[in-house]
Amino acid sequence: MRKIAIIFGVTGQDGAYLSRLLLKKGYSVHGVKRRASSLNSYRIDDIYSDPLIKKNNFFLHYGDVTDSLSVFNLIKKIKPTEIYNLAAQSHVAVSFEIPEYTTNADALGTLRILESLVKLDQKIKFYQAGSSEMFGKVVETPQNEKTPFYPRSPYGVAKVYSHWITINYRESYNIFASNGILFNHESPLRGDTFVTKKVVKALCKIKYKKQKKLFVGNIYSKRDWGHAKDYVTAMWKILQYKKPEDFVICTGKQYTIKQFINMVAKKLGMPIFWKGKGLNEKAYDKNKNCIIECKKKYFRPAEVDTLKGDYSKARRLLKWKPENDINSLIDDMISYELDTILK
Ligand code: NDP
Ligand code: GDR
Repeated sequence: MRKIAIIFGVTGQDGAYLSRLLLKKGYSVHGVKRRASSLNSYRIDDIYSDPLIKKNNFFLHYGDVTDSLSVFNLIKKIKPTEIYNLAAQSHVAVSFEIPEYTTNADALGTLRILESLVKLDQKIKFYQAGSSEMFGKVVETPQNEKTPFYPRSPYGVAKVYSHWITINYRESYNIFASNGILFNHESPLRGDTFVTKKVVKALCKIKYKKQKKLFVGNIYSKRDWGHAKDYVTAMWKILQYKKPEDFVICTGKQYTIKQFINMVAKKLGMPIFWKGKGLNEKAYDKNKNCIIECKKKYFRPAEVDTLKGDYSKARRLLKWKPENDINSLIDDMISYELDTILK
């Protein structure tokens, strides 16, 4: 049977990796992108020049998950066999600044897709991009599919709604709708304001004297970081499983932001040392120049202090495991940044 996928959020980090994966698997891929005044498709533009990918299988459409009509009309016109809902205002800190929009896109957006799917064709499979942010102030470690949620941001709360509405539609209409509960995943294509990309990009620039300082927020929160390339494979596997279920996808290892910074600096051959405490904690290079400072504006009103997942269910049922660890992830991100800076 011909496989036709719609990806809402195609212009984002995961949309770009998932598009490539599905195209290589022979799917027709229909990406939905928002209209913007400046170009926002840089992550997927090179799909058109990749000789390994058949161009006539990749289509872009304008749409927005806050616009029911566009969601309904696109599903009606494209007649997909699978829908991946990756569309979201995905920045946790920004969700405190624009909580209503975040809820509209990240919670009601999911409802709009599910409702259209149910009205149009109940055989379409649906993937919802859930997040470890739903665990928030964690009630147990490591977190698995049965761990209760305790979200700590408008973003996390909206994702909890999407998680449960996906389950509710699955149970009410007997559709194939699954949640991925994905822990942080990064890559060279990560947005510039997420902490890993911000750190790697800044330290590479500092090394080549193109930037003087990096400003960050809370460096003591811990995250379970994986590679986006591995995680989009998990999304696809979740929809190929014999029945709809929810899966935690993670590496099972956690590091603080400070440890991440130290690892990047070490790989770049730029030893740093830290001095001070709290907002006065700073990092210095070997010539005692201050290159990293903490700024209050990057702290969040409520923080998720620690996240560490347990992917046993995905390993057992999907035969999924992460192919990358923190080292290969950082190597990949550094190599991309250096190529960009030095070209
Ligand atoms: P990005 O922020 O890189 O991409 C989000 C995508 O959603 C972009 O294509 C963006 O478009 C699009 N989008 C935003 N608002 C709307 C809207 N109203 N209508 C249509 N599209 C919209 O996120 P990631 O690729 O990192 O993540 C993909 C999904 O997975 C998101 O839902 C995120 O919340 C979730 N997630 C991500 C994790 C991670 O660590 N990366 C972990 C767990 C979950 P534009 O380019 O125009 O902004
Ligand atoms: P997160 O990722 O909030 O976990 O959400 P982010 O990289 O933004 O923050 C991770 C941790 O780093 C701390 N931090 C900073 N964060 C940013 N962005 N910028 C800084 O300067 C900075 N300094 C310290 C944060 O406080 C936080 O503790 C990501 C997103 O992709 C979500 O969409 C996704 O659901 C979750 O991962 C899983």
